[in-house]
Amino acid sequence: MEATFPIEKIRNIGFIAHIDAGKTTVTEQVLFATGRIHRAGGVDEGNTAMDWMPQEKERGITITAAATTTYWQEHRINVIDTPGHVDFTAEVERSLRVLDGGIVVLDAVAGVQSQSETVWRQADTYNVPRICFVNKMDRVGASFERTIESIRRRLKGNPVAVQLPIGSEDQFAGMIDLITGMATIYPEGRVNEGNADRPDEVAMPPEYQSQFDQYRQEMIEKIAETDDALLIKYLEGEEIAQDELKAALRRATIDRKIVPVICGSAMFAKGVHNLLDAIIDLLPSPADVPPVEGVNPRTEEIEIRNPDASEPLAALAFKVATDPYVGRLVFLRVYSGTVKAGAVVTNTTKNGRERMGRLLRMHANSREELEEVTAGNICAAIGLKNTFTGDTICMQEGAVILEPPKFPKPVVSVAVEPNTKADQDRLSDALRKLADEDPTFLVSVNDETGQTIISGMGELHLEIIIDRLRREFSVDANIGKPQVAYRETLNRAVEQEHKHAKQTGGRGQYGHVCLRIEPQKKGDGFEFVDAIKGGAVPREYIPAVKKGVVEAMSSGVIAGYPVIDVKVTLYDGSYHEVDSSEHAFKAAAMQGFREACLKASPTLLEPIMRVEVITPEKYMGSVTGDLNSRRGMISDMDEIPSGKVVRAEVPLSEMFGYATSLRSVTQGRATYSMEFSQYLPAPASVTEVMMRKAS
Ligand SMILES: Nc1nc2c(ncn2[C@@H]2O[C@H](COP(=O)(O)OP(=O)(O)OP(=O)(O)O)[C@@H](O)[C@H]2O)c(=O)[nH]1
Ligand SMILES: [Mg+2]
Repeated sequence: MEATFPIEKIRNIGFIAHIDAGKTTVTEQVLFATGRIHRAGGVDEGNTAMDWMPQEKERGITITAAATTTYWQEHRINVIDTPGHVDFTAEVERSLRVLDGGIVVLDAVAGVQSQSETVWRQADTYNVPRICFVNKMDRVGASFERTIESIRRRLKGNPVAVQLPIGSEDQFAGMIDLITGMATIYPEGRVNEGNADRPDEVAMPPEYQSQFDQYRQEMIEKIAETDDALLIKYLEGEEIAQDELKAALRRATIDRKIVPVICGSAMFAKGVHNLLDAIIDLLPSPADVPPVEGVNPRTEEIEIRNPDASEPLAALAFKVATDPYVGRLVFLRVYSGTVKAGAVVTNTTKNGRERMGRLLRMHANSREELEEVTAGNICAAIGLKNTFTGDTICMQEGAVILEPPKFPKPVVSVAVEPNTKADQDRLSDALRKLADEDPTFLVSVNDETGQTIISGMGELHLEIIIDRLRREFSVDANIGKPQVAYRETLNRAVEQEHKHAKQTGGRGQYGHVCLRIEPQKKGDGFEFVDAIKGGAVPREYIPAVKKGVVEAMSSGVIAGYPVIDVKVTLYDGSYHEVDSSEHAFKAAAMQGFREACLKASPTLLEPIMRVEVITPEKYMGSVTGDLNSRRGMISDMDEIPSGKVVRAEVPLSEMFGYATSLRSVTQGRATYSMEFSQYLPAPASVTEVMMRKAS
């Protein structure tokens, strides 16, 4: 069955969007409409199949990306429902890395919101073709047209309506297909259990004819622009057949020239069947996207792996989760070849061997045991002990390393102090397990105070982790106040020499390095250049020099924060036949780097957040005043039916407790979201405080 399931009939897709747009509700309806579940749960009742964690059910938000498989029109659809809250952005990042297509869910009232912009950018990074689903057409103030306009304006996408809604708000009844001209009209008072059938297609209501003609014309024009042969036909006034239009639309979507837009109301189970059709008709199969590239670890050459079950195996681990029943699960996307349960495989990233235990396909509320999984599929593996997110799994023959997903660095930290010795023991084990699942969660120990510090993407992220510590691992602990994760950087290029030479009886120590340290452009990260000529520093010691620099970078000279965006060139040095060692060169590099930092006008950087507030007009003054008092810079104001939108850039250190403050100045009528924007130099006053704290 596995080997024979045709790859062209697989779709690996994900729902991505701003928080609360309705991703989980849509996913639930998809499972219901395809017969995987017999009752569509509700996020508000806390009984959806996809949001299964207790914290998700209680808060009505998605925290961790959940994968599930369903079938529609003889196609297999692997679905990933991602969280919208920016603190869980890692879940979106890893999902987009392995998906072939995305569905951007938009709220028909709010249009494009801040997080929609972020996921859109992420999808661009991974070249993921997408369609937009304008959800919540039933809400007061819903507008299909305005939402499309906001896609054009804020996402700079090329949206093309391929449906026309029939009515809106409480009159929203269905949609007209702009290619076929047929309408889907849902009966009133649709419920979420029992009947998941799609209503029969009917002729469109005659009063929509002129609007239909206009929309259809626009659609054809946009499609024709992406296809020379069609364009000629169009310009010559020839009729273009429906099949031709469909094929061209599919090509243009997969090539990311067009973003088709459809609509619906997930809460009332409207538009889900058409969405499923669109997933199959418009989004690519694994065979429609370019083959994956990997680096051969021996030759360092780039090699291509085709989506073919008989090619060498190449699979990417994109998620690790602890399942209450089966234990540690490693989610894999198989790009090429076939992976078999029980096989001995190679983790190319870690350069180690592992035994693949059982293989599972995850369904909403059950799992299916598989003997093998072929190219193009997503599955979960049990038994891989040393495989982590981002690792590549191959067979020893034909091993390559695939590009891992990239994760942002945590910006907020808190200290955790266990109450008893027993809590202390449980704490380190629990934190290790949690960090294993989540690449944006870091654990460190403060050298001076011995305190355990946990860092994450935001207050909510850490709150959930602490909640899990208590519930899943029974750790009782005191939690400190949230702290900002500052960074340090350098502003001037300097050259620095350091000789580490010790003679203490017996064998001495000798390492001598000349380093050039230069600031890099923001975001360019760390670069180490070996410019040694004539073996002034022998080859075997160069990795130790790099190691020394990296270690010194983890604790900057201003207040001990990590140093970022620097280029370090090792251009000269010397060695001693007997006394030189890796240790001595590492020590020389560490010292040299620190001395260089002191001369290179070091700067403290603080994280700046992009904040978006939606408020009723009468509180605008209070909201902007409050943001200004937090060193906020207002960047943009906008108007949507539910109120005014204020966008600002505000230092994270000023944003703690913002939820409470916003509630009080707006009587609870405003909402906000925030995400990391950039690191900027901190003002002198902040730098001074941090220096005093550190010394
Ligand atoms: N009126 C209306 N409400 C909807 C619709 N779809 C979802 N909702 C509501 O919107 C809220 C958010 O829905 P979710 O499905 O949890 O949204 P989400 O995008 O998964 O949210 P996160 O996972 O937290 O990012 C819930 O209260 C839903 O009941 C819809 O079509 N119409
Ligand atoms: Mg959700």
